[in-house]
Amino acid sequence: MPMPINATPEYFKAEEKFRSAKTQEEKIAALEEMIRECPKHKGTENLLAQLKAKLAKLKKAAPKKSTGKKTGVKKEGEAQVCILGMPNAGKSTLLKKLTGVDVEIADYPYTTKEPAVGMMDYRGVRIQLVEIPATFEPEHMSIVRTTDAIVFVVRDDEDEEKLRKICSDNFINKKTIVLRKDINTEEIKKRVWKMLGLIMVYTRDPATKNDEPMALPRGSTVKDFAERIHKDFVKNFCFARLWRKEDGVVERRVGLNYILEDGDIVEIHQKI
Ligand SMILES: Nc1nc2c(ncn2[C@@H]2O[C@H](COP(=O)(O)OP(=O)(O)OP(=O)(O)O)[C@@H](O)[C@H]2O)c(=O)[nH]1
Ligand SMILES: [Mg+2]
Repeated sequence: MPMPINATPEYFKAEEKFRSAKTQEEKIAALEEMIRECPKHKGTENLLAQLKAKLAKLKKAAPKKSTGKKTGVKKEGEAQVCILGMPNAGKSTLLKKLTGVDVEIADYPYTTKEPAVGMMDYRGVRIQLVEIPATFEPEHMSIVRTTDAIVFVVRDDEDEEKLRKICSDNFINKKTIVLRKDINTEEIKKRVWKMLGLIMVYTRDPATKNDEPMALPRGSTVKDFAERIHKDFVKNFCFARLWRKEDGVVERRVGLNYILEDGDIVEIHQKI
């Protein structure tokens, strides 16, 4: 492939990854990275077009994803976080601590051989946690490739370095936090939540005045919020009443385009 003008080291790294990629999946991931990293200007237009054509071809030829019953994990909850660590680092212990799920914990390595799943509750919001076996098999790493964020469980800096290398070798570049043993459970939950970068918004039922938490990406609007409850909520939307903690709790009337903030309480009123 011709070399783009002013390409960044990241581009060349991606190109190198593409060259050394063995599987179809790795090739696709590397190409996507090349497209992302390729400088976008007149001189690279042709190259970009070529890269995109190549990607489309590869994707078309790629075998259709199976339902993945054996090793895949169905995403549930408001977000998914993968737990990665070297053998015996304490992944299962963490999973059990945060979700209560009954997993095998033992003082010998490779106890966990298949992904183990649990649901963590954070102030009423459900976050799915998945322990990835320390064998780092490709089919398990593809779960990590589509996850929302990663927790590294490490004993020392060397563990952390190894995990970073494993991720980079598998074309994984996600938000990550690093945990060592014996951290307080509440503290860990807070750090996981913070890493996800979501806001917590509460739906207030006009009839019962009950508040239910909902997690949304930062910058979401009242429309995004309403859609998540039910699509008819947007169609029949009249106005929303919103309470925000700003010098006390201020109440305002807002429309669909209003941008929400963490902690907002929203009551949707529909046309009758
Ligand atoms: N003191 C202490 N021991 C821990 C902690 N976490 C795990 N351990 C111990 O470390 C050993 C391994 O824990 P696991 O949770 O099974 O580790 P894992 O990373 O899931 O291990 P594999 O699935 O075998 O890769 C067990 O003997 C645990 O009791 C911790 O936070 N503090
Ligand atoms: Mg384990």
